[in-house]
Amino acid sequence: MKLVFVNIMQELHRFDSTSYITQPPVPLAVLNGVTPPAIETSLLDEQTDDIRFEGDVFAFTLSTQYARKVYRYADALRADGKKVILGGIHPTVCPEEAMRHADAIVTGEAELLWPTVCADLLGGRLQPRYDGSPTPPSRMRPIDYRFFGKRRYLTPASLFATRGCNRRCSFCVSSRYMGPFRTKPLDVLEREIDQLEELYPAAFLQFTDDNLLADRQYATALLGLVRHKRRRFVTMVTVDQFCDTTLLEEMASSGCLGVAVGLESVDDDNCVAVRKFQNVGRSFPEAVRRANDLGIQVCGLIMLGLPHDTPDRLAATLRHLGEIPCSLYDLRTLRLYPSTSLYKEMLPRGKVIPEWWLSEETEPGNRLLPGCLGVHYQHDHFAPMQLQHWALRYTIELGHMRPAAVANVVRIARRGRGLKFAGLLLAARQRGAKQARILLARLEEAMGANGEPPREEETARQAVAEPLLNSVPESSPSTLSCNRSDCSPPVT
Ligand code: B12
Ligand code: SF4
Repeated sequence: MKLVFVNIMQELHRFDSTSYITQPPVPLAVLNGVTPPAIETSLLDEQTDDIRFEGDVFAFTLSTQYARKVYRYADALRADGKKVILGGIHPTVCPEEAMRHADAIVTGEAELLWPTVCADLLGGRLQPRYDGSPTPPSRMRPIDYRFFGKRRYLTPASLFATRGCNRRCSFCVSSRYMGPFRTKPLDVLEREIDQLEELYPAAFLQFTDDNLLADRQYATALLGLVRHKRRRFVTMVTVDQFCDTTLLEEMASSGCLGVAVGLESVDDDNCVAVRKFQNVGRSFPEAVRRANDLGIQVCGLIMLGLPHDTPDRLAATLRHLGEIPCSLYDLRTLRLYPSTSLYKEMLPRGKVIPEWWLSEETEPGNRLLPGCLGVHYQHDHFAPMQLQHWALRYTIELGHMRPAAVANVVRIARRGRGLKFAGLLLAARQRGAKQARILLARLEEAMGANGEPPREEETARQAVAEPLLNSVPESSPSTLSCNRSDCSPPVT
């Protein structure tokens, strides 16, 4: 029996930071590692391979954004007599829906259960649904990266040391559905680092954790290990972690080349509205300068379309961000994923398109732009295309290759001995701005056709009676903190 693990990334050739990141689908290697030898396995990764379905069973990892596309493949394969298994975050949050397109689905973390699924498959008694459970640290095993063969990923040394997240941001899927926060035993991590060094000696480590440094004690031990291994690395951090000078110094001395910071908004009321309390009252610009002095490049992750955004505010924010020496900015629109508290709050009030991931895009901006700029809800102050217009303008203006900005990136790189990494950053910055200019021209054409002004500086839609979101949080700021839900990678 031949089982093919499949990773679909729809927007490979469109403007999307993930389209040129290309990192290995590590969760599939986790499953491959626990597949019994009686099943022959292979990988089909849309990032690197031509899509050809050759096998008996197809096991897709599935995120919401690509659900429709995967369901189409799944339906066709099943009509052709093949078996389809769906797993990952989307089947976890929308199990009944996924079951309509699969012979079996697996919810939650799956490595403990996967041998049972395989045994059922071999014995011809596959069940329609399996519910996985969070893997305890004692059962975590080193990932075997040889599964990815000779595929050329931009950041092949992608790994994670923790699972789940201890925060509760209202737009985030991971916080609620990926189990409690857990840390991988350091001896397991060490074996992965050793193998990655052997396979990709020149690559830096890219930690893809939601919240790598959430446990301060573990963070110190992990940074000690990376320092001992003499490996350079990048990771995501929360704003409060980023503003912790001691932690930042520890990271620098452990070989940190760059961090992606979940800033989202410079306005505290926006952060509070989405329960991103750890950003409130922090001095981000100061921390960026400190990081730069330590040789750490900073990518600021920004979300547009938060509840208190208005055209005036976005204009002011753009000026403000332009003065902060981030090496890169990653711009996204707020997206509403099923199962998040934000989605659940907005759905009954008719503010979000129900099950937007299943329907054909009708909004012209959503048809023109990649999913990371999709808007499937009604904002109080912006029509979708206007929000998208702002996101593209931000990308262009903040990604502009001004000589002073380029010189700053190079200066940081010299300090941190990371010139190659700086080259990647600058290439991403340039490419992002270039793609955004092309898309902006298309969007403006569409806006003109719809009779909407290409550049609004004032409220386009009358504010609706009800506020977009409940801006009063239930939880106390001191107990919550957050990174970023949209899994924006640390390097682009
Ligand atoms: C690293 C990462 C990426 C990487 C690599 C993704 C990958 N395919 O490996 C990159 C940067 C490429 C990426 C891209 C995107 N990502 Co991402 N990503 C993550 C992140 C931070 C960690 C994933 C991870 O490695 N976890 C560790 C492993 C062990 O856990 P796991 O992935 O859940 O896998 C276990 C189970 O889910 C299950 N499982 C997974 N797949 C399968 C398949 C089968 C057949 C079975 C049986 C089981 C199974 O078993 C695994 C082992 O236990 C998660 C957040 C999170 N905590 O999950 C977001 C997350 C999954 N990403 C998200 C998003 C939105 C995206 C993008 C759509 C972003 C975009 N472009 O706008 C793209 C989609 C790409 C794609 N096709 O998957 C969202 C998904 C939301 C949703 N409802 O779909 C998440 C949850 C972040 C968030 N909090 O919102 N991502
Ligand atoms: S956005 Fe980041 S920090 Fe916040 S709950 Fe999600 S994963 Fe955790």
